[in-house]
Amino acid sequence: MKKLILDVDTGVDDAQAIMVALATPDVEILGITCCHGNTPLDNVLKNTLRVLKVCKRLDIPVYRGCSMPILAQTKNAGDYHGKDGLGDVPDPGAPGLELLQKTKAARAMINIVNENPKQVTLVAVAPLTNLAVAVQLDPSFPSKLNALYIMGGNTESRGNTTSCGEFNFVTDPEAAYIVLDRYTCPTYIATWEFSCRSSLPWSFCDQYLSQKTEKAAFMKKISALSMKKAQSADYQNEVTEGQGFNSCDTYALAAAVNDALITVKEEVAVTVELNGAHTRGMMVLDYMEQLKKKHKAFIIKKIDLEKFKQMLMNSLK
Ligand SMILES: [Ca+2]
Repeated sequence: MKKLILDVDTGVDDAQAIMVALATPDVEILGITCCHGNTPLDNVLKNTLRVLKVCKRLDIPVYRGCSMPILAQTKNAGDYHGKDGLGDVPDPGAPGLELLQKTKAARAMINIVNENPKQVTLVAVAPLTNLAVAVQLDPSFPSKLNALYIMGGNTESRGNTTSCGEFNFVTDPEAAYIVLDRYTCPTYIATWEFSCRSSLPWSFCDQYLSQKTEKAAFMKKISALSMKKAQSADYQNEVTEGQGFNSCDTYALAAAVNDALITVKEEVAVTVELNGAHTRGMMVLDYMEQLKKKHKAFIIKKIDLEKFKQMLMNSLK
């Protein structure tokens, strides 16, 4: 049994990632911690509960995390995921925030990991604020994790939010810096350029969304806006290659739950630029070992895309 904590800022790809986790056999989600990001925190909380409701898994505890970055100005990705983070489609049946746990996210992460030492894989697919706070509260927290999977950062200075900055890292660069510096557990990173190279053909998206289930109908509704955006001319400046739907967060999640998914990876020490006028929030890869870091991260370079598609298909069944 793989035990997971998911740290999310639930937009469309977070929703897809949560649904893949729920559909994967032998995976147990011990908690979902929410962070500001794609949309303001209250929307993230509501969206997360909406996804769990569609999957009939409101028994999974959801925790309120940080509503703003450590130092940076708050930024959201409303133009892509919609103002509400899930494509701006009305949902009168959305669960209320009274379902949230009382414990705050960073504390909950620490508690869960203390109860399951060395057994929990943390999948972080939002700005890394909650993780940075958790390690401030308990510096030994990372050493008690089994592994950390991150969606964020970039390898070739290609940005999707600033010229050189990927959204999750650039939204809270200080948090990303702290996490890459102090999380010395095995760390796997699904970067922006990698996810662009692994994007899903539109023909697959049609197949994925046209399944005759309640989950597929929900996904079709919430992803309509971002799929349209992904086909716009503006968006072509962001992606590094080719057409298709880039389910960023799901790559990190799928790699965390399926050990056979990653086919090529590279081990290198990483950090984040905090001061550059154009490069603040950019991930820095220290191939020259100038940083003298003992801990290196695994940069995901390639995955088995057919396995990945199958996991997505199964998640809406
Ligand atoms: Ca996300």
